Amino acid sequence: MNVGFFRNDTEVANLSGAREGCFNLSANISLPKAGTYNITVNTTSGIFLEIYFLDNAVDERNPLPVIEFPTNNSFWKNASLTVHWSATDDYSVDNCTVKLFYVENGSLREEVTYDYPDTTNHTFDVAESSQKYRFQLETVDVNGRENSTGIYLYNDWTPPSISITTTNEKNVSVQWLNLTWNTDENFEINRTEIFVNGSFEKEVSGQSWANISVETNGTANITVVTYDMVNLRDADAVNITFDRSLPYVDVTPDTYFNNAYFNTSDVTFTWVGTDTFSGIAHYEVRMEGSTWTNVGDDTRYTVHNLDEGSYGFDVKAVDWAKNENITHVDFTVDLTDPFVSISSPSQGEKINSSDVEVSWAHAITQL
Ligand SMILES: [Ca+2]
Ligand SMILES: [Ca+2]
Ligand SMILES: [Ca+2]
Repeated sequence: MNVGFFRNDTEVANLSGAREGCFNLSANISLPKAGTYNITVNTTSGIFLEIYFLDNAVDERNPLPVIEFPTNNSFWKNASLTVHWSATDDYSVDNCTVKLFYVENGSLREEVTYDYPDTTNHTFDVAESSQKYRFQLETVDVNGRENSTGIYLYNDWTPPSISITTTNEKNVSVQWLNLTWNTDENFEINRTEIFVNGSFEKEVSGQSWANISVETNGTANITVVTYDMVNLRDADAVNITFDRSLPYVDVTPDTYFNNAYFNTSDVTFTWVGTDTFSGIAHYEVRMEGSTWTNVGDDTRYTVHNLDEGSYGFDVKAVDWAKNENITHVDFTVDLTDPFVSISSPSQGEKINSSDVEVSWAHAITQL
């Protein structure tokens, strides 16, 4: 015989060929939604007909919406946005509504409702402009229970900007460089990279400074490139002269000045200086034991009002990378005339010879 199981008069299961006299037949009958059902079991033999009323089938939970794509806080640069979703429920999901909001003012841009699971994706047409959106997925199950979830999405058409702030002048000379910069970005910086003479040097993401040491002396091009989350980029560059060479400086002429004697209390020094890579920035001078005086790019300096005595004089050359070198000379000021007198012959002496022997005495105050 055939045994039919009916849910509200609709046959939902059938056991064909059931043996007559069998009393332990069973079938699973799904309940599509919560409520009261009339369950009937009928047989072709017409032997029995049983009617059950199944009351209060309860919907245990809200539907569970899942946004399959994209992920929360995704960035993209496109004039359209396709979303994919799924949903589950203890009964079944009836429909899903997708909504796209502008976060800036909370207004709704677009809303569409689809039967589930007939349609599980939707493409929003969005403007070609930077905008932060909230995408919301709202799910309704067959019993009218609701649930929703949402994510934030960034449509980014605006490149970041970067500006090196290390110096107002874009050409400096250094032994090593502390490079600083400012960035501006409408949403989020992804990464920042440094290139030296066009070659990748290092990634400095999350920083606004970096120490850079280029081993080779000379001028190097330092470029900082920053990228946002959709790879839009901006770059800024500086030309930096790396200089670790000491300047050369010497008092001229050295042979004259070093350990020289002067019979004047004002002494003038001159010197020459050169520097490779960055050049001479300035000179400083001092009498030994006193403080330095910056004389700019002068190469001449006069020391006034010296008493008799021995002195040292220093000239320091400083290059633009602040390398420095010092030259030193010693000298003596001697203001005392030497004493000398003729001891023989005497004043007015008459000589009876065609040869005269003259002798004298002298004394020197040795300084
Ligand atoms: Ca449910
Ligand atoms: Ca951007
Ligand atoms: Ca140098």
